[in-house]
Amino acid sequence: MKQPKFLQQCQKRINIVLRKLLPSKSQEPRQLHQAMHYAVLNGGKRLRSALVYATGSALQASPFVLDRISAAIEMIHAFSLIHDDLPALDNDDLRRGKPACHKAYGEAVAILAGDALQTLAFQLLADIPTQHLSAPISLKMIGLFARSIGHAGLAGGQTLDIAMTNRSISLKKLQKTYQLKTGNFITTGILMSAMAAGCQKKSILAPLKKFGDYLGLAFQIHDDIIEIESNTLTLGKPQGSDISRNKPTYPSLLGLAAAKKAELRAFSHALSALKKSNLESKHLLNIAAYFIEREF
Ligand code: GRG
Repeated sequence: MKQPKFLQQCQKRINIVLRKLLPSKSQEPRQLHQAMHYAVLNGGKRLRSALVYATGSALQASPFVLDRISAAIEMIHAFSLIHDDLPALDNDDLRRGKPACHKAYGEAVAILAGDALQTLAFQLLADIPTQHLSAPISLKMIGLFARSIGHAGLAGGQTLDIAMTNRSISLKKLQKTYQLKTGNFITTGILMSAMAAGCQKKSILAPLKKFGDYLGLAFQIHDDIIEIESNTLTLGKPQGSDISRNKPTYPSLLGLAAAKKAELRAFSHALSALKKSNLESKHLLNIAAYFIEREF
């Protein structure tokens, strides 16, 4: 499926924003700054940013604040991918069709680049001037962001992911792992964006959370499926690596056909939740559809 126009516009915008917000590559320590640029600007699809922009524009949030949220989200995402590829974790040499950050810069610099991206993400949010975002909302937003990265989010999900390797686990446990390592962070971008628009209504925030969680689940199941059906060149990362590592996935637990049904079910729950939020914008619907139709 061709990428939606809105996604392409978001990619252009966030790449410009990221280039501006990252420390200059010519500034010392150059190796660290170059590794940060490499990991962030090496061709991600920017799906999480697109959700931030689509949600925020539906609620008329400040574009300045949306840029900051998107940049912070992409920096943490890049950080998680750097660490995910390290020999101690998934030990993957290829990311986005290029050598993984630790292959290009060595493990030590890659770890430090990830650490520096994490703190820069928080700094960018904390530095949003109060004329753009009130201090109480800013604090709430940063709290939500922090929770989605640590033990109850990415780091926790990745720990469960490692623990399930070579083990047979229940579908419920797999779903919990996917929620922590993938869904939660996708939802966080959407909710931060709504908060930036001053939205405090539970009647919008609760269904938006459901939308993000189900979309995240559909996204991760889709990832499992294309890992089987696609090839390394298209994926930009090794095809079949979960299978070769003996990691449980939706297709390995349910079979491919049932995994596809589960993906569609999660997607349909996501759309129902979006409808309840009354934020069914064309952009949000197009981006959501691309989550489960993407080829890589
Ligand atoms: C504490 C942040 C932190 C990291 C340590 C390694 C780790 C814990 C978490 C990794 C979680 C992880 C890699 C989840 C996988 C999510 C996923 C399918 C990523 C690929 O997302 P895409 O397809 O990637 O949006 P692009 O390359 O397009 O940005």
